[in-house]
Amino acid sequence: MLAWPAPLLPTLPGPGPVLKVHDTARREVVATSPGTTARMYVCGITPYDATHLGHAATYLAFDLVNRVWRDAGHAVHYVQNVTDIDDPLLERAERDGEDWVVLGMRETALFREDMTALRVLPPDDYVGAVESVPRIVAHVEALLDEGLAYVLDDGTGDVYHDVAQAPGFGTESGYDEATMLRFSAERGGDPDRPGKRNRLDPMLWRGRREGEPSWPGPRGIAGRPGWHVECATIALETIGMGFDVQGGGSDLVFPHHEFSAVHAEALTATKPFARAYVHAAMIGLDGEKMSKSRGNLVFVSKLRGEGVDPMAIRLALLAGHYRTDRAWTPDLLATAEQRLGTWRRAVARDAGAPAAPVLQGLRERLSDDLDSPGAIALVDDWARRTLAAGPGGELDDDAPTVVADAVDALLGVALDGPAPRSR
Ligand code: 5CA
Ligand code: ZN
Repeated sequence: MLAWPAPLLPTLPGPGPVLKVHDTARREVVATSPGTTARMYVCGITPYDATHLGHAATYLAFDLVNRVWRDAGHAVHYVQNVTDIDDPLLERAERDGEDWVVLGMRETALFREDMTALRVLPPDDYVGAVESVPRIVAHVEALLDEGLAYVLDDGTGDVYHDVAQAPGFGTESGYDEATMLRFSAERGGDPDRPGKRNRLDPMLWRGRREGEPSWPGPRGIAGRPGWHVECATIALETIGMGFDVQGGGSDLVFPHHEFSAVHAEALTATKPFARAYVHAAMIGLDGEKMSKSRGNLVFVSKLRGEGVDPMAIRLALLAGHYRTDRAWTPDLLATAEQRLGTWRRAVARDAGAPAAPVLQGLRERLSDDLDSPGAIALVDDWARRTLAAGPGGELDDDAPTVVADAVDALLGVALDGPAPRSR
C-alpha cells in the first residue's frame, strides 16, 4: 500500500545516545541494540472510522522511537499494517449500508492525511491484510501441516492455533490465566466457544460465512484471516524475526501481541519474534478509554478542520509521557497552542540562549524511555530565557536555528509556522 510523504528531517551535529525503552516482556526499561538498520513493527489501524487522538498518541510515541534511532545514526526499517478486513470493518459497513472496501480505503486515506499533518515519519512498508492473504494462508497451512493448528470440528472451517504446543506462550504479557481469559473475551477472542482444545486458542482462519467476503484458504477452506496471524505474517515478510521493537497501544499487550509472537515463533521455530515489546498508554476522554466502540472520540481531522495547528496537537499529546494513561482535555490543547506560540517567537529571534545544552538535554531525555515531558520542559526554559534576554545578554546568533532543528528532528515539531491563534 501507499504510505504517506516523509517530512524533512534536519541533520543535527554529532550522534545522539542509544535508545532505552520499556519492554513489556521483561517489565523494565532496556537498552535497544539495533544493528546498522533498526527494525520496528507498529500495529496499524483498523480503518472503519477516523483517526482519534488515542491512535495519534500511539503513533507519535513510535515516531519518537524512529527519530531517536535515526539521531543515533541508525537507518530504520519501519513496518506498519492496515487491518483492512476484520469484524469491526464489516459491522460498520453493514450498519451504514456501505461497501467495506470503500469504507476501508476512505478511512485509510484520511489516516494518511492525519499522519502527514502531524509530521509522523512514514513506514517503509505499509501493508494491508487483504494484499497479504496468500502469504497468511501459506502460514496457516504450514501450522496445520506441523500439527500445531487444528480445524474446529463443527463444520465452520475455522482454524485455531493449539497454544498448548507453544512453549513461549505467556512470556510477552506475563498475565495469569484469569487475566488472559478476561482480555481474550473483551478483545476479539472467543474463550467460551465449544470445541476448542484450549479456551485461549486464537483463531488463525475464519471459514466463509454467508454474506462475508472470502478468499481461497488453507486446505481448500474459503474464508478470511485471523487478526494475530496477519501481523505475524506481515512482520515476517518484511523485517523477519528478532526485530528490535514491536509497538502498539497497551490494549494490544494481550491477546494480540502475545499471539502474533506465538504464531511467528511456531512458524520459524526460532525466538524471539521481537526483542522488545513496547506499549503506549491509553488516551481517555471523560474518564473512559477513547475508543471507536465507545464512541467518545476526538478526531484529528475534526480538530484540523477547525483550524487547529497540527503541531499544537502533537505538542499536546507529547506533553504527557507515553506510558501514562491520560485524558484529553481542551486545556491540554490551549496550553500546547500557547507553548507553540512561545517557541515560535523565540526561534524567530536573531539570537538566543546557548543551544548546545538544549540539544544535549533533548537527546538525553528522549533516549531515556521517550521522556517527552522532560524534553518539552527544556525547550520551555530555553524559550523563556531567550525571550527574557535584553540587548547585550549572553546570546548566540546560531542558537535559534540549532534549537529549531533539534525540536524538529527529535520532537517532530516544526517551528517555522506562525504563532497559532489564541482561543
Ligand atoms: N488494527 C489493529 C492493530 S493490528 C488495531 O488495534 N487497530 S485500532 O485502529 O483499533 O488501533 C490502532 C492503534 O491505536 C493500536 O496500536 C491501538 O493500541 C491504539 N489505540 C487505540 N485506542 C487508543 C487510545 N484510546 N489511546 C492510545 N492508543 C490507542
Ligand atoms: Zn497488529
